[in-house]
Amino acid sequence: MIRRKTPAGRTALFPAMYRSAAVLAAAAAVLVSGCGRSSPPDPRKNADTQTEYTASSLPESEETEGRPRTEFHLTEEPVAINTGDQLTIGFSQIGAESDWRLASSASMEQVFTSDNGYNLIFSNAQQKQENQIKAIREFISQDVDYIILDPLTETGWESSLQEAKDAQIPVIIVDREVKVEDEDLYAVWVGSDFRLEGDRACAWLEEYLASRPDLAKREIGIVHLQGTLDASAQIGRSKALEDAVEAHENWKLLDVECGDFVQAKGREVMEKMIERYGSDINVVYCENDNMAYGVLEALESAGMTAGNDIAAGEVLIISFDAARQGLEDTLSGKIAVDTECNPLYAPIISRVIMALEQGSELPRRNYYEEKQFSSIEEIREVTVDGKAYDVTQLSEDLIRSREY
Ligand code: GYE
Repeated sequence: MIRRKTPAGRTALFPAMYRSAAVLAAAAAVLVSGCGRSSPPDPRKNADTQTEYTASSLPESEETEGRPRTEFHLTEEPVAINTGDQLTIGFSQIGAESDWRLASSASMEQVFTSDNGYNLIFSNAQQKQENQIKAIREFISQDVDYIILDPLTETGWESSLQEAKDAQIPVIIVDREVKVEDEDLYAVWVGSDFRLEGDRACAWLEEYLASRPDLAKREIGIVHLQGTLDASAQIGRSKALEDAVEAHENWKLLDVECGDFVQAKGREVMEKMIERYGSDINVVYCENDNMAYGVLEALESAGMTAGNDIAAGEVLIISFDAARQGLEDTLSGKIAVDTECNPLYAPIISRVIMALEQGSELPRRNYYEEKQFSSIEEIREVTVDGKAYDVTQLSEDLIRSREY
């Protein structure tokens, strides 16, 4: 079982401009407060008891100020705005580095249409924070109604967000987070629990190794391919592995390098690692699917095999995102476990905007629920901090039924 040891964190504040007694009626959200842990609380979920609220019983501001955890369900339908006038939304997207990113852009473009009452200004930052800052400034000068920012990195946002605040334009942060001292600089963040994704991946590896008597005690050589440094997805997933390596004597971290969430770089980094460590590599912990595709190419061209039979020299690949190709590779056994990170957040954002338009109150930080996929049948669930999470067994039908 994976246990976290993150120290207690900050207090949630609500943006004064959105304080109201109204509850989030527009969003069919389920709010889960805390996780019932005995270890020190995680800053992202700092209540001690496990309480479930439906949208209609969402607590009001005083009670919600203790950093609640709102879990949005990704099956939610988008909502159209019918305020009469169109709402202009400026969206600063990071780039087009991965399948995940393309799906996220497509989702935004599908939801924020003029038919749904929106005028979407889409800006692609081509992986450069300076372009995102420029886009925010342009959105401000265009006097948009909302700014949506998917931030490349966590740091470096203070002044541009302050400018948006001064212009009284609410900023909704999606996917990755921003680290700012004054949380009033943005209205709401909606995204994934990247640390939990990493913990689930490590818990899966732990369960898998324990289920194989030939592997349980032997040394396991791990190489780690990180995503863009200082991106929340990298920070959470990396920290999970670092802590898990520390907690397992026989997990040996051979090397760690950034592959920027990109296939070509993933391949390049993996080629170097194969050169350095060869058959000592038993596990590749790869922070997204596109880098995993690159890892697979590198293994293949080195004559190595991806798979779960570590004792026979196969290299077990752990990946994140669960994009279509990633799931195909998981079904065929090339990727052992793929932990979902869902890019289809646009419908939720439309509900967030609706809630803000209605003067409803939202917790500052909102996670959504995610899955984990494998085709190794023995592992049906994993436990993180005392909470069990299902591992979904893959099938062609399941892959076909997914949107990305
Ligand atoms: O995992 C990766 C993408 O921020 C969650 O960014 C996102 C990550 C995702 O490029 O594929």
